[in-house]
Amino acid sequence: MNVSLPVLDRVEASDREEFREAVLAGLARSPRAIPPKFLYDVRGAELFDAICELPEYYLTRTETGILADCAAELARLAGPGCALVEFGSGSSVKTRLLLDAMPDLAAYVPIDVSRHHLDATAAKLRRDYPRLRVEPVCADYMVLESLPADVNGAPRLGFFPGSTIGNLEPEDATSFLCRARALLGDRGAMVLGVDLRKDARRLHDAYNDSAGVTAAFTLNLLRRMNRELGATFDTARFAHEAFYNPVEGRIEIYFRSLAAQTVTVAGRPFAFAAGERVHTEYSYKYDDAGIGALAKSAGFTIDRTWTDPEGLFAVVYLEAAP
Ligand code: AVI
Repeated sequence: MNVSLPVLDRVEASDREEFREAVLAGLARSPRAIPPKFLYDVRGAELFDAICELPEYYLTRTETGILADCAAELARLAGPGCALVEFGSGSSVKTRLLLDAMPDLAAYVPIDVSRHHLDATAAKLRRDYPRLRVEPVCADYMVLESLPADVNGAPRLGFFPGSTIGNLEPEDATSFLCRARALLGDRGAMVLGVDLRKDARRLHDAYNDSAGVTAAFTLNLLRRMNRELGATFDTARFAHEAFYNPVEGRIEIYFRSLAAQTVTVAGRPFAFAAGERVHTEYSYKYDDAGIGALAKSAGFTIDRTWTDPEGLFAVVYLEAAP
């Protein structure tokens, strides 16, 4: 029987199939790993918003402070009439700092995989910035190849805040920036938010908060597998684990099995040894040399870098190299 599903149900069904395939492949490989994008179901996104408010998680408020201070200069560097292109726009909260400083933008192009987020955000921005042309693109920015035709002609300013670049492994960070460089064109520029290397204790605490919100964020992935894939994870028998690896310059995040146990996922049994862990995220931290090398590898030069007084976080203005 050929049953045709409504569009939203079809999207949900294909998302679920992608999740199922990624989880089954990730649990079958050694060492086990599940890609970080699956942490962000509706509950995961709420928990991440709560992480951003935590006293230990300095990233969001520090970057917001830097952007508030440098927005006018960013606007001057970008010049009038450019199109602002945000990669992974979510709720576009930090973007408002740029929109306020750039009243003469040709357009704002938020790119996000979540149609729900895009529509809600576009509606709010159109209400709050009635003169702004908002051109949402529902896509995975890691594979996007073109922008809406009606922003052709305007110089393009990319925006990738939040240290999301840190969640990409170095080769993926380079290929993302190369793709962004191609999308933004020869007159393009990019504003990048990067978390900096620092005291290991400070980093450790940011990913092991005392209220346990980051642990809930990691373990929500198990709940999602139970709900969407009929898995049998008992979240009391797994724990969140996050630590700083100074050699690689990254936070590593896992869920760890507290006992020898077998869990069924989508009908398949997976045996876990006591102490065995499943990788869920890396969060790379950069220094000046690392940012410079990354920019260069993707065809950008660094024009300006702003940091906070403690040197925790950097906002970098990259220009397309000639
Ligand atoms: C989204 N990203 C930048 C966060 C980070 O800091 O790497 C994700 C995160 N995971 C746990 N806490 C925060």
